[in-house]
Amino acid sequence: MTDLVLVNTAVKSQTDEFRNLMILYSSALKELETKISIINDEFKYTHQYNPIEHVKSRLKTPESIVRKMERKGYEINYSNIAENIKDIAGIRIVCSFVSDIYTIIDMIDKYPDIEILERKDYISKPKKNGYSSYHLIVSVPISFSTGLVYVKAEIQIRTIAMDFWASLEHKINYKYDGDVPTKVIKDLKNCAKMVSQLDNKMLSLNQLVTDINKEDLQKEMMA
Ligand code: 0O2
Repeated sequence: MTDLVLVNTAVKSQTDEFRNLMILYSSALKELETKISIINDEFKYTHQYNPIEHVKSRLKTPESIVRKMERKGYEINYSNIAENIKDIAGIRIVCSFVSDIYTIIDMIDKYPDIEILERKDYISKPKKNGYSSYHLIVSVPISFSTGLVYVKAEIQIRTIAMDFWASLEHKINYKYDGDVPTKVIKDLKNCAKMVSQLDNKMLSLNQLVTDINKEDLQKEMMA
C-alpha cells in the first residue's frame, strides 16, 4: 500500500492518532459554543434583543476531510490535515438581519480568548455562484491537564435567508455530484439576488419599526 492509501485508510477507519486529533476539535467546538452563547447573553442584556437565531456546530467527517485534502492537492498526513483544513471544527451562527452579522463579528473581535486569523466577507463580495456568508477562521485556547493547546476553527455567520439558499445549493450540488445543469446554476444565482434583496428589505423594515417604537416611547414619556 502507498503512504497515501495508508493514511487515507487510517483516517477513514479512525486510528488513535486521528481520534486524538478529533478530540482537540470537538473540545474547540465546546469552547466556542460556550463563548458564542455568552456573547449572545451579553448582547441580549445590553440591547434587549437576541441577535442570534440559532447556532449549529459540526465536526467534519473523515470522508469529507480526505475529499477536501484531495481536492486541494495536499498529501494526506496528520500535520498536513491540521495545518491546511481549517474547518474541521465548524460553527454556524444564523442571524435575522445582516446588521446582526457585523455586530457579532465586532463582539468576537473584542473577545479576549478568540483570535481571528482570517476573514472572508462573502456578503459584500458573494461567490460567483451567489454564495453569501461571513467566514472567520479563529484560534481558541483549550486547557487540558497537560497544558494549553490552541485549536483552529471556522465560524460561518449568515442570515436565515442566506442559510436557506446555502442549504439548498449544497443539496443540489450533492444530488448532481457537482455537475449541476446550467439552468439550475442560473436559477440559483437569481435566487441569491432575491435573498440579498429580501435581506435588505427586512433590515430596513425592522429599522422603521424600531424607530416608530422609539418615537412612541418618547411621546408616552412626554405625556
Ligand atoms: P462542508 O460540507 O461544509 O464541510 P480555502 O482553504 O479558504 O481556499 P475553503 O475552506 O473551501 O477554501 O474556504 P471557504 O470558501 O471559506 O469554504 C468553507 C466552507 O464554506 C465550505 O466547506 C462550506 O461549508 C461553505 N461554502 C463555501 N462555499 C460554498 C458554496 O458555494 N455553497 C455552499 N452551500 N457552501 C459553501 P466545505 O468543506 O466545502 O464543505
